[in-house]
Amino acid sequence: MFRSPATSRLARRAGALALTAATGVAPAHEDWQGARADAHAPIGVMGDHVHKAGEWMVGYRYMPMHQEGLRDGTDAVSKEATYGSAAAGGYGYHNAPRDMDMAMHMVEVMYAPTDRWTLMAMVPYLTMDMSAELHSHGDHAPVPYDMASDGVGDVSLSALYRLTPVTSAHQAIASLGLSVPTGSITEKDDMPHGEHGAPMAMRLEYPMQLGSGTYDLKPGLTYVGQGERWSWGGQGIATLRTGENDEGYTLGHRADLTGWLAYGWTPAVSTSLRLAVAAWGNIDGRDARISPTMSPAADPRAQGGERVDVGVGANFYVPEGPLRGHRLGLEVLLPVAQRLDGPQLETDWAAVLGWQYAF
Ligand SMILES: [Cu+2]
Repeated sequence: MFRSPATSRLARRAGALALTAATGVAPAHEDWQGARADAHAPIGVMGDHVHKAGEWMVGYRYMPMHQEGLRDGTDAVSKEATYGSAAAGGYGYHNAPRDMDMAMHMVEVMYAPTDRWTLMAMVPYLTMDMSAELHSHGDHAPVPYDMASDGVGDVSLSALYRLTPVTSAHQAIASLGLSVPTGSITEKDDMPHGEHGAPMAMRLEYPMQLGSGTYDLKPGLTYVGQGERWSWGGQGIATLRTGENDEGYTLGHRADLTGWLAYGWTPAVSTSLRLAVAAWGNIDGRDARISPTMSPAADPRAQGGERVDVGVGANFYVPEGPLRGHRLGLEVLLPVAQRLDGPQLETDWAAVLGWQYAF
């Protein structure tokens, strides 16, 4: 679309004015300042920024997460009720998950061929551990056991397009990501389902698999704004699964919506507060090798949910010296509300620690 400089300047003014009215924060300058800790969003936000023509960025993120205890809707559910018989008011599964630890290591590379376009690739490596309990038989006590899986997850390739002038203190970015099914969906581990509870290698439940098995599209829209000390932003991303994977199912679609506010104490240090809302659906179809009565984690109808997290974060940026341009970010995410199709493991906390360097 053609716009005369005067019109776009006017549009920018109008945008800044509307924002000032909405937030009460007056931008003290018009130009985007990239050499600030808060020029990047809190580290838990992906694809929040673009680069200038010819610029590269490399980064690494470590994202641990802990889930413990079961929930159906917003109510806590005990392990006993999960594997209790339907006649006794239970859910009638054979096993109940107890807790799960997941950690994602993610390497990212960004490159901007032009001021408008930035390309981004992210390669995740996952480690997952779940402990569960097999229901008691007669007077035998329940049998606790552990499962683990690790490996490369789904690689994602994205194109980000800057909708606003490079210099504007208000940046809007449209993005489209493609998640490629490089993560395994046929991971196995021993479970006590052999004769007399002997270990037997079986296909792991859905949350323990490393990928979706489908090509997923991730359209997104991001807005970030800068004032003199404050900065703020918002992002919406959808994850749309296409087709059915080789094992006969499709993970639920997902929507992520987040908004944040950051304060720069110095150009090198900023702190942030963020709200993140996520909603994801149940599984369509099922893997014939995963029995849905085995555990709620194996049940395609006990996978969906919604969660609201509050994120507290800090960004660090090195403005000068030999380490100039290096960034560090830390963010801790705590759920304040979650509603799960269950019984399903609830999230207790998640964290993101990341390093980024642009050159
Ligand atoms: Cu970057």
